[in-house]
Amino acid sequence: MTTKGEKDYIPKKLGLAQGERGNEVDRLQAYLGKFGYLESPVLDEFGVRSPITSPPSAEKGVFDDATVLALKKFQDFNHLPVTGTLDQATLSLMGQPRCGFPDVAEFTNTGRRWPTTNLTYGFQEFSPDLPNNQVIQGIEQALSLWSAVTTLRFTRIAVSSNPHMIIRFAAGDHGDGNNFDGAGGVLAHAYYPPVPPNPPEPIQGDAHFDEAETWTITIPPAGGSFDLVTVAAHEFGHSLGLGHSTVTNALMAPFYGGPHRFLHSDDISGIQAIYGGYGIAHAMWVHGTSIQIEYPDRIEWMQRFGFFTRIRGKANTTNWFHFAIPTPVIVDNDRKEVGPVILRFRTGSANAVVRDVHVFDGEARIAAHNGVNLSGDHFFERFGVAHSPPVLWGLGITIGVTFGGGTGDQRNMDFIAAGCDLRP
Ligand SMILES: [Ca+2]
Ligand SMILES: [Ca+2]
Ligand SMILES: [Zn+2]
Ligand SMILES: [Zn+2]
Repeated sequence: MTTKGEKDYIPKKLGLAQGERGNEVDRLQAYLGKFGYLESPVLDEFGVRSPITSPPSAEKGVFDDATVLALKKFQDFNHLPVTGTLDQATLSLMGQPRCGFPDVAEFTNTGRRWPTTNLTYGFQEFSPDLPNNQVIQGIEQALSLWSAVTTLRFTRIAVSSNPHMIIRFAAGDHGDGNNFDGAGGVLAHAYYPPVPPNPPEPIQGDAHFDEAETWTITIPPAGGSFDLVTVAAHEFGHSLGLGHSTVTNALMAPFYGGPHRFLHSDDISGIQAIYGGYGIAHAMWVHGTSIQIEYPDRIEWMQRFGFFTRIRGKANTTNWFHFAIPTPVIVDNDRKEVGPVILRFRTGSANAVVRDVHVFDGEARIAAHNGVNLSGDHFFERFGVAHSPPVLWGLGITIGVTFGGGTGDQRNMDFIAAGCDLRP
């Protein structure tokens, strides 16, 4: 197994510049080729070749004009000074963990998309790093980010039933020609959907995770481990048809920068450009005054205002808060299906944090958004339910909150309203 820093495609020589030759140039060209900045087979393997963005071909081992051009494009894509030489900032970034999908794809107008919004996924392998139920939980949370802003729905089926998206955890050579590279470096990759009306090829839509990494769903991840929710949500962006974003804070940016369990507006406009926006058939809301408190003895002070409730948690406590949403279950002989739930809240400071949001139908938990860690103003925050099941008994939302130290005001938490959308 290769360890961090020993990968043959990651350049090492600071100051490498035009005109140089040899092994260090090979490394640089390998990196630029692997991620789509120089002509290489990955462009076809990942389906990102575009007639308008054909990358240059370099002479192997020679830091030629084509290599300079490619390096400048990498620097430009990643908001580094465009020097065309292997400076410190460039060298550092190239050593960072990232997605294995090439960077050149333009996110819209590739024509790649699933012809349906009812998608299926299945596991070919699980990860030995986590119990299977935690892997499933992490994958569901990742998918629910995309279903919160579209009409996409994701149902888990057996891999033998031919799901649209097959999830694999594999190390090294795993049969698709894009070998993983040991711990660090490339964390995962995924394959675009087909261009309709072409039927999908077997690998299209699939997401592969490097088993040489240590995966976790615990926030914050222990040293050296990677957040499966974040990486999976990113990879499913590719499985749905999105390329890499040049917006640094987008989920679809190519480098892993720690847990990122939310979509950026750039991600939302990307996915909605492909699958359309989110249509609401029915919506139900309750005021924040209807909130129920799990542990009243951990509350320092509370007041109900016109339609919201302000709660001040005791310092260094956790609590759970519950909303029961009056939910129509059957209307005109039609059983309703769950869409996203929505919370409207604000916290007095980063000392009051919405940590987890769980969605229940009756006694069954149908979605868990763990470790979302939201503070400040959130006047319309959507939480998806990946598989959009039919409503059986009515929806409830349970919110896990952590109160830290600080002044009383800093531990305030305003629950303004809670709601849910029901699908057409
Ligand atoms: Ca790796
Ligand atoms: Ca592992
Ligand atoms: Zn990616
Ligand atoms: Zn693979």
